[in-house]
Amino acid sequence: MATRTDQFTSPDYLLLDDLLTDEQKLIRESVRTYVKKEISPIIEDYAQRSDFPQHIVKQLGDLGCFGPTIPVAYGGGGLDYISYGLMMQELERGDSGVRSTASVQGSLVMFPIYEYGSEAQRQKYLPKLASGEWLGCFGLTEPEHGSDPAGMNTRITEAGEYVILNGSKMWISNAPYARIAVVWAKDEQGEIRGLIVERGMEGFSTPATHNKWSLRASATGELVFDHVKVPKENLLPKAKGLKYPLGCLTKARFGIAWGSIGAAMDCYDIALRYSKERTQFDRTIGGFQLQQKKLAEMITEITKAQWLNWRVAVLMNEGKATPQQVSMAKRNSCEVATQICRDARQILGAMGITGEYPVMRHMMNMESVITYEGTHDIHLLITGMDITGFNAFK
Ligand code: TGC
Ligand code: FAD
Repeated sequence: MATRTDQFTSPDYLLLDDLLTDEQKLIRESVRTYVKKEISPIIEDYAQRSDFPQHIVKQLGDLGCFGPTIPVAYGGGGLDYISYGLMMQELERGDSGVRSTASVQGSLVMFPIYEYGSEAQRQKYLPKLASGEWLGCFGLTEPEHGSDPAGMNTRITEAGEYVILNGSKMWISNAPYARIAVVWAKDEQGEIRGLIVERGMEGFSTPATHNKWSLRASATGELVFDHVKVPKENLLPKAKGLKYPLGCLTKARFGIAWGSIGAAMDCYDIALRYSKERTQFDRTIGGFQLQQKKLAEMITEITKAQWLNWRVAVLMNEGKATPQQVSMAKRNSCEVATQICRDARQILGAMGITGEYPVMRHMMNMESVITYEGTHDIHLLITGMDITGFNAFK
């Protein structure tokens, strides 16, 4: 097992810190300290074994990483979007799978229950999800419908006080350990509805997905519904139509925009340090122009992305951010992080492929992050449609 000491120093080339409040810096510091102490020492081992560190769910709840923007009255943090972004950045600096756990719980499970749920649903589920007592998952993607969720086949039919749920969801983060699932299904009128399915309901199972080369420390699974009898009180009353699950995605994509830059910052920091220590041809490799080019481009792209993310967060705080702006930030961060992870791996030479450093783990994780929550292509088309007015999806 790798025993590397986490020496992370955060790059801040354009002094973005000057624009953060003391509270935001404190929140970032507490998550950074947690990651150094509790995540970095164990995560490589879990990833190598393709295992989910289940014990971190309670820790993340205690730290306030679940639902940071949900009001305190429901167990959330009542924080602003910059604080939320900083938390996701620090978690993904540790591992994309850890950030995934928090993104799904906060943006894809707590957010829809808070925003589209009844008061009884808020009271019943949100405090337990915020504390990490319960873990949740979000089922939108199906075997036949990924980028086009509007085509989903999962169905609910009326049965008195219940609805009967049939169908399946695939590639669902947290599924094997989830106590509840927020599921999207079509009703008899063909309208997309959201409902809360609880573990233990007859006909509901969550088989785990194996053989992933990416997000190995995150649990992924299927949701299978075989005539599941779900009480009508579990339907989210305010969610009728595709824009409701897509609204959750906007929140999660925002977190990914910040998070993936956290992974990039870790790779840059490691590559920079390595380039100053490693000697070849009697020179430190950081003195070679080719390595400087990689490092200079990395810090340039990280800096640009940090500022883009910060601006989108300000717009989120003001209630002015559009889903399309969030798509741009998610896409940009994923592209930047993917490239930086690859370049950092090269700077480390053969050491870059080992678990002694987190670089290849980040690099492999990014292959999921650039795909989920809307693929790289889909986000490009969202921007294309926003600026031209033409729909190039269909
Ligand atoms: P379209 O007709 O464009 O839209 C339907 C309605 O939704 C509205 N809308 C949004 N609303 C809020 N936020 C957004 N991001 C929205 N995007 C669209 C839209 O205005 C419209 O409203 P209305 O009032 O007219 O009804 O729908 P479409 O069927 O043409 O699809 C458009 C498309 C392709 C962009 C969309 O479906 C899409 O984003 N596809 C990608 C699917 C995706 O991202 N899936 C993610 C699954 S969850 C996941 O991956 C979790 S991983 C988490 C982790 O582990 O971290
Ligand atoms: P497809 O939609 O089949 O796309 C295949 C290729 O075709 C892609 O390159 C895509 O860009 C391209 N393409 C598709 N449509 C177009 C078009 N109109 N124009 C041009 N190109 C197009 N989903 C959930 O609901 N909940 C989760 O918790 C969740 N967690 C995930 C965790 C992991 C590790 C992974 C890998 C995925 C997860 N997903 C989850 C699913 C994820 O959201 C989907 O994989 C993603 O939306 C893409 O769908 P797909 O894989 O079916 O690809």
